[in-house]
Amino acid sequence: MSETTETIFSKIIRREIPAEIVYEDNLALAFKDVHPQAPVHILVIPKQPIAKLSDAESNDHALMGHLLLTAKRVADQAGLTKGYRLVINTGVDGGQTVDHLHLHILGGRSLTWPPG
Ligand code: DGP
Repeated sequence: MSETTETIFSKIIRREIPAEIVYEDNLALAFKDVHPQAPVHILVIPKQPIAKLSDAESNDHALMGHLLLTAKRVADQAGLTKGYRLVINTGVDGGQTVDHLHLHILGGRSLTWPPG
């Protein structure tokens, strides 16, 4: 069993707080990040509240694949034809601040490497 958690993202899923939702299906939700770090900055989350990537288990493997393909779909929808970056901050050292697994889609400008 994956660890479950209640966060601000659970409230966004339940529409208890507003967010600019750009995609939704039965497993995933995508919405604009409130503190954008690039012209396009969208978060893709599972509706199932897995706290972080390191809590995902082998029986989550279809969901993990779905999230990745959802990110690709949302990036295409956002018109990121020149490329984009997916980021999954995980845990304290990874800089994760919301304990609900999320993929950042960053694009719309040339991104530098390495990240800080
Ligand atoms: P991370 O540092 O990887 O845990 O990223 C969390 C992101 O979530 C951060 O970029 C800001 C975003 N965020 C936090 N609270 C909210 C919120 O209430 N609404 C939206 N749209 N984004 C949020």
